[in-house]
Amino acid sequence: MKEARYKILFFFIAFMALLSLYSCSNQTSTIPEEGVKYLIGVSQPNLNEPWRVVLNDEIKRDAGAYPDLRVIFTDGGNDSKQQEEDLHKLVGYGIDLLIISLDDPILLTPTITEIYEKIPVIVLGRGVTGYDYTLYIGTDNRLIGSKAAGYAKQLLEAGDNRVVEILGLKGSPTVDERSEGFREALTDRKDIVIAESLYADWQRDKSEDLLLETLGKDTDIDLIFAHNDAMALGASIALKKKGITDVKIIGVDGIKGDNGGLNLVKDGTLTGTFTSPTGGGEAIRYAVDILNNEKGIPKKIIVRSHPITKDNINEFGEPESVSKVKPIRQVTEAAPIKIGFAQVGLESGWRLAHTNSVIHAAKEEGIELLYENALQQQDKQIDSIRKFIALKVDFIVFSPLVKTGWDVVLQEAKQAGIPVILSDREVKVSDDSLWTAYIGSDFVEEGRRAARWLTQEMGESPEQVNIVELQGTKDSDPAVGRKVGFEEIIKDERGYQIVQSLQGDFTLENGKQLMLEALDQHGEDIDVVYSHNDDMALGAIQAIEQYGLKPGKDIKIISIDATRAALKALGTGKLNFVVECNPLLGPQLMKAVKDYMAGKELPMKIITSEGVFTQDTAKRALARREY
Ligand code: GYE
Repeated sequence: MKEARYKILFFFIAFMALLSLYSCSNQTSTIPEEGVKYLIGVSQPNLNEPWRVVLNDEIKRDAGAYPDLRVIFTDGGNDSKQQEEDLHKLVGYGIDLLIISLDDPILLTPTITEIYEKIPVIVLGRGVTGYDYTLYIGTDNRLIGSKAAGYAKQLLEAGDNRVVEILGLKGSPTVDERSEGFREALTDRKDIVIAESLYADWQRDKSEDLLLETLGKDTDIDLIFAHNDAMALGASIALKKKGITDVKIIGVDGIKGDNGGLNLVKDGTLTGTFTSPTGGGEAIRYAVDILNNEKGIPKKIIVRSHPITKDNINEFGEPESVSKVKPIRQVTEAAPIKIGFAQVGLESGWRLAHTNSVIHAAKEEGIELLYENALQQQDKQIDSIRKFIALKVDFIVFSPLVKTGWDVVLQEAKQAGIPVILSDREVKVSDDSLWTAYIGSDFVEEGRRAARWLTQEMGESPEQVNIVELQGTKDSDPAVGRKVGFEEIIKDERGYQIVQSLQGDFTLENGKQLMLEALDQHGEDIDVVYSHNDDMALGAIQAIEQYGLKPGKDIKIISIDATRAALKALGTGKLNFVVECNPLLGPQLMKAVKDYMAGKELPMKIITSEGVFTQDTAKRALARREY
């Protein structure tokens, strides 16, 4: 079968090779000879953006390390219909995995969903809507916009400041997020006004033309923020043509090459830019792991964006140097990696599984783990972190009880040169360089999944659905995210109402008490309980039975975590739907620690892959449940 496939491919590529002699297409492909184990297709929307050329270069560079791997590249030529045809062509060649970066999620997401049903799909940089892909690798675009605004505020003295924003392709999630991040972060400076928003489709020439048009009417501009360096360059050309010299220009991408952001900052064309790593190298490495059925493949990898200005340009040199951090020290048997692990508590089944996963993975990897438990008290967690600093550990790993209140102690860890990895929950601090990486879940999506099931279960605009919400620990990352995600979905649905939202702490006893309170107030008017975790849901089941009603029948219950106890309750009909939140973070955590020690820059966030469970799937899932 594979031979026939390659013969078709051989003749097609030979034809394309002839064709490409007459076109300047960047389509490159190698004719796979015998012994090729994997064929990967790479689909790009265009190759006239420098960032995309670098992406392909990095894929080629890293694919070269795998002799039994071949890569075919396609170029959609800025035409989404063409890119859609390219996808069908690549699948027709029999590729084993698709790597895609796209500009038009509306048109292309359905096709990618279809492909994802057959082969793994890695989405790079600009993404699909929804979650129908194996792995997404990209930057946090809202954060990039916010950082660009932070830099703009540094550059613009108080006074009457007028900004022009030059955006990429209208409707692209990347563009919306970069713009929202930029605008939200400017709101505290009333003296900075966004005078113009120009959509230049990521293209340099269009940026130049649009700005020339704007300058024809209004030359009172203090700063330009362009969503990529190509458009920033276009803007600088337009300013030069008009003889305007004192406008500050901020870009995004920071790639090498003649017109790349690195050189543009070096020669003063740009005031600054923010790296937007392509993820091409990571894509190939993860593609091989995926094709080899490795476990622990995350759902999302968010790579960190670094500011580049004239003050730090020499730290960058070639972009590869950005991905190389100096190993803290050589690791030997006599001097193994030492981690200080400040765990949040013992509040739930999930937490016990998380703790065991971290302890077990450290042992497996010969890593020394100092474990302390804060029993859900923030000051105890801070004390543990200070103790680890004094012990000069190599890493501090912690699962923060709540999002805020960590700036001081994390500043102390940074000053001590100790990287901090957030395991399971994020923090909200003024400077995101205070932590090196986050490994955990997408809590907002977990909340959305809970609500999507409920709205599908209850059908189109039901009479009235009264919901009681049992919230997790106040100000904790999971409780905040799960509430946001759930409400995001039900807010557009007529008839759904959270009649009472009770502040809990993720424990079973607390869940029972809160549910008794809610039953006292609302009794049989309660239709649904939305619990932020299984332990509180199991407590609610006890309360509902004590009240004389049938959990799962008189009152539907939705929960998050998917521990064995919850899946059992799901299987007996006492729960109705459970969203998975994966606590088995130990292996990914230890991989991150070892990668860092080996000199690799860690992704900013590694988001775990998670599913959902219904009463029909509970029993089968229970059989192989690890926690
Ligand atoms: O849902 C809960 C635990 O931080 C995601 O904390 C974790 C949450 C989990 O107590 O059971």
